[in-house]
Amino acid sequence: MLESINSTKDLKKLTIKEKEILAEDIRKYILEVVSKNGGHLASNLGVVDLTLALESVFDPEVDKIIWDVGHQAYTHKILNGRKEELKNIRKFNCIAGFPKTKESKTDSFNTGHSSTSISAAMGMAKARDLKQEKHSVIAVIGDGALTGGMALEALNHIGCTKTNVIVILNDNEMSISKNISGLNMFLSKLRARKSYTMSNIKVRKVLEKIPFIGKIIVKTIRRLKRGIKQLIIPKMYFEDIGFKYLGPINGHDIEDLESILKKAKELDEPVLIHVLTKKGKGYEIAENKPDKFHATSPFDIKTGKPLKEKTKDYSKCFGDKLIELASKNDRIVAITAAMKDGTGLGEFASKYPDRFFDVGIAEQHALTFAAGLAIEGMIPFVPIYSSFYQRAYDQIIHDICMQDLHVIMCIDRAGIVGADGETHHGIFDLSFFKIIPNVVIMAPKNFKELEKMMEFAVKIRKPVVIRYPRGGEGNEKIKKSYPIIFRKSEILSFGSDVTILAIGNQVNKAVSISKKLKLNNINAEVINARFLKPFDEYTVLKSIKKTKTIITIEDNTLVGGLGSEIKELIANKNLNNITIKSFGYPDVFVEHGSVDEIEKKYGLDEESILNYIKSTLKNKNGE
Ligand SMILES: Cc1ncc(C[n+]2csc(CCOP(=O)(O)OP(=O)(O)O)c2C)c(N)n1
Repeated sequence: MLESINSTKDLKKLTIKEKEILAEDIRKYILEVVSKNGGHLASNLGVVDLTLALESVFDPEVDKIIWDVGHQAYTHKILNGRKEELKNIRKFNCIAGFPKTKESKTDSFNTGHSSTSISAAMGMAKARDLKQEKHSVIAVIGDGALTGGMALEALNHIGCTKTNVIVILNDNEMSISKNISGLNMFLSKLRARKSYTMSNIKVRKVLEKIPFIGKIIVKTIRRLKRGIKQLIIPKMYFEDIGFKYLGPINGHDIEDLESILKKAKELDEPVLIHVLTKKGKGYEIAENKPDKFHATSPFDIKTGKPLKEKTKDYSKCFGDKLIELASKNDRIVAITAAMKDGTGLGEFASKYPDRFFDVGIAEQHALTFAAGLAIEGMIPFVPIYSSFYQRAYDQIIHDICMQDLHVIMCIDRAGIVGADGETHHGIFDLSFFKIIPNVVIMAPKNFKELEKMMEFAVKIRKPVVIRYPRGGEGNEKIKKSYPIIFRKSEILSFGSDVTILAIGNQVNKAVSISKKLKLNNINAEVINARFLKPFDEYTVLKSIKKTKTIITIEDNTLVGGLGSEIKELIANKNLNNITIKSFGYPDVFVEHGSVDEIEKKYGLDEESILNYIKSTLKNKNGE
């Protein structure tokens, strides 16, 4: 069936039975692709039927469909011109794992970070109304993403303005892990009245066919209905804030889904359709462990086992060390924004359930909540991925740093993250944290240094940032490791030809480069910055004055990071005749691809840096 489908026009010609067969084909296809490439599996398998129904009733070329987070849009991509390309999804120079407006007209809004779809839908609907256009605007959002504050802000706005927007709540009772929010408690009350709406639609259709009195009966029942609903669910939250609530409905019954979507399409008011789906649908191993198959590396379809065994990564190192610190200090607590396992907090959560808080996808709340804990003397560790920290910027400035509170902000997935791409790379954090007063910014070169920095962070009563990358340590096993001293960098090798200043995991690259330079009789002074703020001007200036050439390496944008720190320093001190070159990312949004591919493209790979140093020194020495 999949072979004969090339667009949603083909889809619209199919019978329900044929669509059900197509759904099975698509699930198989997605499973094959993700088992080879890695990617988001369980969420995609869960929305195949919903996508088929949605794109049968609506026209993605005309109507606007916004996929919240966007990790579940594989079926949409298959139906909209990217069936073959799906085989290479998430690979360098191939289609992205998330909706991209530049990939297709049918991707109406870029997503990647959660809880944005309803706000975007509201904007697009208002633009439609102002332009006097007629299409539908639909946001598809999961129950996890609905816990994000923005989603609730947008519902609030749409409800009171009575804007014609359709919100499809894809409720699978899961965020990445189990959804344990208060909102989920409310949704479970709604789930309890399964198929209420569908039986309503079906009864209405039958009644309307009765000659003369059919329509009158339907009208009378409709009046009664609201009263009955209020009896069944005392607090109809969605209806009370201005939405027409339809559901709950079985998200795997394409026929029922199409009926309810057609009904929603006719209405000129805000509508929320509550759809119940199963994460991992059709692949038993993922159905049983949807959290493990939310995002996965390549795996064996038969067993579900990863093709490569997972080795220790920074998140695990962080989680293990936190348990050790917490055993010695009962003020230490941990906060996650729906990423317990991703940030390495799984064991901490089991060991210290009272000191562990999963706030849902609510980074802003997580940070101000941490501020509240800190002002009362607790020591919160808040590991959040770098790109999601972006969302809590004002909370960091206004609630934490302005009050100089002792919150330890652990920036996981800093730098290039790989296949998730531009929305998920963590290449801005050094810059956006650097401009905030009071904050102390550190980045470790390896696991051991991360542990030491965590110990150090507990001792200093200030807002602290510790940033570390996705994955494990570099190949370079650096044995030297001096104690952490406030503001102090670490000199890993002395030399007089060139200073190489690096931060975080880039220090490994600097050391490796220096060894290769040595073979060419070039002696590099390698400095591990350790602190970006406060910055160790003394050590670095001393080195620059000696070598007259400084190379900086960071996996961050060059705008406002380590490199610009040095440029400002050189300018402020009026140093002349210094050669400076900064390696980092230019002022662009970096696409998806492996770390190696991306580094090569942007000249941040070892070979490019090595060649640059060699040729610069050659020219400088007039050779
Ligand atoms: C702001 C932000 N924080 C965290 C994440 C990481 N994340 C991606 S998907 C997801 C869970 C989404 O759950 P839900 O919306 O219910 O979708 P499902 O995968 O269950 O279909 C999370 C926490 C994110 N994408 N954006």
